[in-house]
Amino acid sequence: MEKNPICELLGVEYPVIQGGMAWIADAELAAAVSNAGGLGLIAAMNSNGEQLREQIKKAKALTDKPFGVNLMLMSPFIEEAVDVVCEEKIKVVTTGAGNPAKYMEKLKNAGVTVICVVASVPLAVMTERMGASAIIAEGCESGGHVGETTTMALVPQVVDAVNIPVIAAGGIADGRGMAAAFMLGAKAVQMGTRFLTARECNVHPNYKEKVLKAKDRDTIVTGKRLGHPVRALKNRMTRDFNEMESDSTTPAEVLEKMGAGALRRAAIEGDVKTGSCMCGQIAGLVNSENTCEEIITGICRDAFALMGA
Ligand code: TUI
Repeated sequence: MEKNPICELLGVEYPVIQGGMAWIADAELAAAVSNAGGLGLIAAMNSNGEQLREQIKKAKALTDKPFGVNLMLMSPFIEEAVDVVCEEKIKVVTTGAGNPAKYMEKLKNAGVTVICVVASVPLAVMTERMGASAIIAEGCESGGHVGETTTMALVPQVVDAVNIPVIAAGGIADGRGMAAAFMLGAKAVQMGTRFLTARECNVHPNYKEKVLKAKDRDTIVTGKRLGHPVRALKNRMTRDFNEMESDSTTPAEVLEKMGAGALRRAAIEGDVKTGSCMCGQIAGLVNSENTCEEIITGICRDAFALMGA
């Protein structure tokens, strides 16, 4: 089989990347994904510099394989996270939820391979010019912070617009989705929701169960008015938020306050009623808890069989 450019770039066996899920993607999940031959990522979103360093050290102890860090650009700890990534000689980072321009030079000078998550063609082109080694084109089927374009429409347009490899994300959870992504020109896939239900994922069991039980129409996007729309499973939180958001007299600060801490409440405390259970639209396809190894080898086996490789 032809060599895969993402496997070559990252030094991994399978072209499968785990999403950098805030409050969820810890050292244990990242190491499990990397040990299974994919690229595991630690989410830096919720950690200050020292907490992130601790997670990195933990992952280093759990795997000899390459793993990375996801830098969520709206994080209050973004500056510290960039410094820690450089100091700890992390090989690869993914950036998301913003424009990484400010941090590109520092990361590149430290020898970090930077892969940018984008939701539009212009940002894909811009990040290629800034020195990104690959692009993750994330469609709005995905969970968490979302753009406006679907994976089906976004991936081929990004593929045509850049000369670096493109990784597809959003709405992919099985071999069919992976094969479809490759047909659109992607060279790898990133999955969040699928790994959220992995046996090695430490998300609160209530959250995991809610994802496992979810059907196709159980997610909703809220927060458009705040400028950072988020897809999550429907619950009391999204219902109340929606009501307040559609009332134009509700000040933005009240909405911001409602959103703050909601993901932590669901992911760590297990409050899946008033917390935010960020999740992709593919949840209806994710019905069983599997090990990372089962997930990765299964999806690649099925996808490559469909592609006749
Ligand atoms: O970042 C994500 N997904 C996320 S981050 C997150 S944590 C969070 N917590 C509380 C509230 C909100 C978020 C949960 N899920 N995915 C990558 C992604 N990036 N999706 C879309 C984008 C994106 C969107 C607009 C990237 C850049 C952009 O515009 C950049 C600009 O300024 O031009």
